Amino acid sequence: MKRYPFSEIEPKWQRRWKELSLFRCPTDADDRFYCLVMYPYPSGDLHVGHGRNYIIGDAVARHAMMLGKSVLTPMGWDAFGLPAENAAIDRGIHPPVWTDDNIGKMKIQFEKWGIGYDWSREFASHEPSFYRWTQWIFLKLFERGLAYRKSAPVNWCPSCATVLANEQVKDGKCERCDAQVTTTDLEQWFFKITDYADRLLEGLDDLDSWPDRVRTMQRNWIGRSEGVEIDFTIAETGQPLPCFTTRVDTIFGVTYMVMAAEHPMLRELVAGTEQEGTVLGFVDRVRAQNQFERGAADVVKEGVWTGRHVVNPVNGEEVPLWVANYVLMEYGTGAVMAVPAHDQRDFEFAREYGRPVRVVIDSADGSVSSGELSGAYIEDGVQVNSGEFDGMPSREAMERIADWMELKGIGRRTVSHRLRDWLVSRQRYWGTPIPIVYCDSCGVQAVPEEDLPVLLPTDVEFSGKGESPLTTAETFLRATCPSCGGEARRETDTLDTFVDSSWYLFRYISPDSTDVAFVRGDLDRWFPVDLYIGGIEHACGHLIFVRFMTKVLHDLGYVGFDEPIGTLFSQGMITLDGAKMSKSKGNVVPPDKLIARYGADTERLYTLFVGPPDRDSEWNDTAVEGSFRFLNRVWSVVGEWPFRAGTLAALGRKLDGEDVPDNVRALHRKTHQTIRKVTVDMDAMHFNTAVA
Ligand code: ANZ
Ligand code: ZN
Repeated sequence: MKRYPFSEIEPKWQRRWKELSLFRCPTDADDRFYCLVMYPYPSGDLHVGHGRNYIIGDAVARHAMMLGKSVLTPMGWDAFGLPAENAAIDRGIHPPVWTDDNIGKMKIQFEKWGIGYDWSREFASHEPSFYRWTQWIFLKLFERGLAYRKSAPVNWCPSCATVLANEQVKDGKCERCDAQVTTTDLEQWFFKITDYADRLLEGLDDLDSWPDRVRTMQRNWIGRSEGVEIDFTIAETGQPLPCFTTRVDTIFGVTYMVMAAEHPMLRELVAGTEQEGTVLGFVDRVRAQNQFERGAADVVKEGVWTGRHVVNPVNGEEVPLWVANYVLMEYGTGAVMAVPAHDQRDFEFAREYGRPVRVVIDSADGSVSSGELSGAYIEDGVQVNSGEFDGMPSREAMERIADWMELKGIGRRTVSHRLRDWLVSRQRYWGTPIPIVYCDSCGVQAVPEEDLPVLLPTDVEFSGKGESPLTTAETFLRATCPSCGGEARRETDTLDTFVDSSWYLFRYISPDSTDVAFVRGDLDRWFPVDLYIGGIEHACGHLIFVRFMTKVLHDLGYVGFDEPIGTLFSQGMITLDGAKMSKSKGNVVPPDKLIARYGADTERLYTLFVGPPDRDSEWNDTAVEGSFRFLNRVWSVVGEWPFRAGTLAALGRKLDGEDVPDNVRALHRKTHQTIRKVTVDMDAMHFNTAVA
């Protein structure tokens, strides 16, 4: 058998593709196909698990090219972020140096993999020619009131005296110094994504070329709840304390009320009272607790009495007001009417703190009200202990009680979303500077568009301690107020890298434009992206942000479409020994040795063959050899088969004569069956069966 001479063939063709600019795609092309793989963070080392994304993208792109389409396959770099800054702190390498070095390495890797990109459109998010437009987008949102400042909690390491990103907190401790992490409040920048919650939700209905599980994840993430906001009042002071409930049918079962530790009324309510010390001590403890833990259903429920009571507006009953860790300020109104009989969290809390459990929804057989509850009864049922609503099915009572409350003006139907506004500021150096200055006389001022980009300074110190490195750049800090011309101080926060990636896919269409971020007419022809390939971990972050940004830019008239992605494909992970392949777990297979030994086509073929591409698949070095043997067999069949010339000619003819040998006829049939099967499989992205 003749050995497939990959070490000659692969470099030869890779050179040829380059010479021909084979993957260059003109912006004004017809019969367009935009095939996009999520742009990578330039970490420098790619393993065969990463390879899956790019290899799938390449297979689709080449297939579309062979079908005659003008295929746009660009590549760029999500270049800002924490690792580069850590390299600066740990090894004294300046972030752009580290980043550019890694980009160079990864480009070589892509070339060795034989992956075709239109490199004429390449950019990286840390280049001023790109981030100037990220800043411009920020200004557009700021002008529309969609970018705003408010105080919000951040992770704080008391020993490094620095703000930590969530990924720098390991088991509640600082990843650098191991000190216990606490929470502190800072003025931060937010994008008002909640204004778009309902449109983001409705838009999902039409994204029928997205995987169902991604759509479901986004729906849950946005988390729309219809309910009623009810006006409770503080018994002692008469102040209103509204609460949001999805179960207004349980209003007669309220036996206490709970508010969040962050509730703005809390301090005033306890000021000067006997309970003040206890409550404030509790608040401090809760605030040191991690937000994620507090939101979890299984959090150990803790609370203290505020010393106050609230009046239930439906029956005038006074019940005690508590503060507890399981109520989040970010949801609803930050106050909850507690119904231990019908809500499991309230049930557990009531058990612990001795609050009464009053059943107001009974099961059809009456067993809920007659027996001892071992947990909350959360099903539908019939109203009991509910005044004039007794005997009514609870579903119906939900509507009738809401009507009645609206009529009496003690409550109103509303909608709450789980989705929070997008916190976009980071107390970091390596990100897009936020184009804002602060003036003592004029306050918060936008940097004028013509002064963009606000450049990242280089005279900064990286210590990993204290404030952001940007605060050490004297020349950067000093600015002029665009309004009064006086002295101003520059914003030192930078933008979350998800802001960069929320619009980067637009830039590929107009990568060289210097007077606009992108050219609307060209975008309108190329969008939505025909196929977007990336990991499922982006389902609720990036893929919501990019939809939000598109809708904003659409509303501002900068693009004509309001959904950016046509078909979405979420590839499964490559695992080794059952775990996701990753450097931190030490279970990576680097492609270099593999390619040196078997060639890139072997790795590519194996990667497509390893399993259904939307599922996780276990890497197996021995099976890679099988792909290599297969390629060798193809090579010998094509190169050495004795009646090759005649057969190939016969394949191109119509076989209607009697004189066609049976084996040629059989081969002809098999060929066409294969073409059909492979075509169908490729269209369905079933690469593994196409290879088979
Ligand atoms: C009373 C009640 C009785 C509730 C009952 C549930 C069952 P979803 O469906 O997720 O929207 N809630 C409201 N605001 C809260 C906050 N800031 N922190 C924690 N919990 C909060 O959940 C809505 C329910 O979550 C609301 O309905 C409220 O508890 C609670 F048998 O009100 B319910
Ligand atoms: Zn000023």
